[in-house]
Amino acid sequence: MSFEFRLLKTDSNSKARLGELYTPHGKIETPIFMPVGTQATVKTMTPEELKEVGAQIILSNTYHLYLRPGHELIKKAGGLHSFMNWDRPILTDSGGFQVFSLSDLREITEEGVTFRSHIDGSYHFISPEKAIEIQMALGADIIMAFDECPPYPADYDYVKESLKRTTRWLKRCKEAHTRKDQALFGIIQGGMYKDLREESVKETTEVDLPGYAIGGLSVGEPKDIMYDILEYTTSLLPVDKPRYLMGVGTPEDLIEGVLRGVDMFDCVLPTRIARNGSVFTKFGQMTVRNAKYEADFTPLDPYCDCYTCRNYTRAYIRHLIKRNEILGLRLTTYHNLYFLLKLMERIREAIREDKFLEYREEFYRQYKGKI
Ligand code: PRF
Ligand code: ZN
Repeated sequence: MSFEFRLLKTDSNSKARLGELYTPHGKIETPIFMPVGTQATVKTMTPEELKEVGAQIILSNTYHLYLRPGHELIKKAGGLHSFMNWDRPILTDSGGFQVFSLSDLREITEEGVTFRSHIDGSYHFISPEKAIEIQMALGADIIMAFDECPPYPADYDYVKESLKRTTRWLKRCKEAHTRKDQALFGIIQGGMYKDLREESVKETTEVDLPGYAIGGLSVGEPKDIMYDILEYTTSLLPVDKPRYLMGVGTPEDLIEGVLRGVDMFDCVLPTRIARNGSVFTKFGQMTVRNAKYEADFTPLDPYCDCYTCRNYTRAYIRHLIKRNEILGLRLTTYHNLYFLLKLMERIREAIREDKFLEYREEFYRQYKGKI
């Protein structure tokens, strides 16, 4: 058995969980945050730097790699791990979400989705079988079922029809998946409707799989709705399987997700805002691009001990970013990933000591959103 999840403990005062996920490329400690490497690279970061900031697993995207450079080429290179020189675990998303958010003119049928490439307008067809074929060629440790993520808001009848189709697609994904060294995760949908979430959990977990993801959240709904649907959904999921909340990622969302029993997260947020000159600090998210940091010779976050914060000032990084210097993007990306991965490490430590609620209070006492 090359894939196994061990639930080590649940926090005695909340639903926060501490676990270990074993994959062919090594162990992952949960709760975990997965940096996103859409184009087979976490933008600006070498694999050595990713290890320095504490990345245990990264995520990549079927949709992008299928379009360019093509999954056949990556297969020829020996798979994604060897193509990009990353020897720790990888998870690939199925393309379902990206087809809906990036491509033009998509048409959904029972068979699959026809869409036009966001790059050159060429026509493509991805079915559950095709999504699995591509992900088997890429060779990630964890692969995702092909699903539909309905927009927000979406009406009840549409969401119901869509989740039923996602379940039928899941069964076809499982049928098509033959690589024993990969774990296939199913994805719960159901929009913001609790009874549909319940239906989706029931149907999805009837298919025996090594893990389950919660999709269709963080799609523009208010935070209180997202947390409420999340809490309801995790309460229905089997305790002995990992739960992955897809595309969620602010520091607050990670804490609120862990509180509700989530084990895995991914998000482009830390790397994307870094390239806009925004960074996380102990006191909140700040934009180092702003004029007020022009002559500020302190580190991005005086409480951070990452390479960036040990060696460079806000004034210097602001200058680099304003001049479009590549080093500026590297330094802010490095810091943001270090910050989030350190946050997850502290969360795991707090759960181990049954102090997660105290840790959460302490975090919010200092972290004030955008500063
Ligand atoms: N499905 C898939 N990938 C995703 C999502 C989803 O619902 C989301 C929603 N936040 C992010 N990424 N396959
Ligand atoms: Zn730092």
